[in-house]
Amino acid sequence: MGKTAFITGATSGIGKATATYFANNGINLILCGRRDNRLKSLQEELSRKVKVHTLCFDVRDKESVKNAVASLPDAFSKIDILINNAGNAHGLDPIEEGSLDDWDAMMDINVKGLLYVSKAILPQMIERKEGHIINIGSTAGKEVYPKGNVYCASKHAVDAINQGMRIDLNQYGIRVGAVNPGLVETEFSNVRFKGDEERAHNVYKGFQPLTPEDIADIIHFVVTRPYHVNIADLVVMPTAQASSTIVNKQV
Ligand code: NDP
Ligand code: 8X3
Repeated sequence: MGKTAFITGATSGIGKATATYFANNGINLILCGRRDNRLKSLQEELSRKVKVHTLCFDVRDKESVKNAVASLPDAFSKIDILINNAGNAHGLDPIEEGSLDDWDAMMDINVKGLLYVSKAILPQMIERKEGHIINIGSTAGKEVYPKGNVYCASKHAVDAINQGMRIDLNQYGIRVGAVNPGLVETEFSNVRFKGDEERAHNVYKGFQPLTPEDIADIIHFVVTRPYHVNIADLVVMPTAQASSTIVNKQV
């Protein structure tokens, strides 16, 4: 029997690529996101390879999170791997100009949403004394860049939660680790710039960014290590990137 992974933010980018990578490697899937049409078409595609269940909910809504996890049918009730990936940046503004709605969105989704999902899934991992949690952080959780203020704060929080989870869950034999990417070309910048395609595209212009498949490959590597190996914290950037602010652009 293959393992089962619960992936938040599976409708796009890193989450979608990870779902595809996992399916190609025999890992059953619980795919989560708010865009049900995308969940359903991914389910149709990947269920040719593995068992796939979809859960459509907003990670900000703690009741929906709880109900969604509680609704899992027997065949999907044992979760071996949790990929806490749902998240985005909203806006890129100096602190004095930032929007309260953007700040709420980032803290509510990237931090509190990750906690709600983890809280709903942890009891079964604790009971079985097994499980693997991967928190998708960011280079923005390792350093702060101009106008990154609250997004960086949310990802620094993910970094702290990742460490805290690893410490507290150590006694149960649950593996916890973070994958912290640099610049990956996904819908991330479209969301950050609220649909301004040109501005989003410019973020990745003039150098070769990471692809979501690069990150999916790394996540799959992390979850397929032998049980005694826990990759606790991994930072990955495009070769052209040295830090959040130093990117060797050729244009
Ligand atoms: P995308 O915008 O492509 O994907 C974001 C995913 O998160 C979507 O599937 C979206 O699904 C889901 N999501 C967003 N808000 C919510 C919500 N309220 N409830 C449930 N799901 C939600 O971006 P990426 O793939 O790039 O981002 C994935 C993760 O990687 C994020 O945590 C991001 O911070 C992190 N990251 C990204 C980097 C990059 O450069 N792209 C670099 C470092 C980290 P839906 O809209 O259907 O709900
Ligand atoms: C996403 C990477 O540099 O846009 O977390 O913040 S960055």
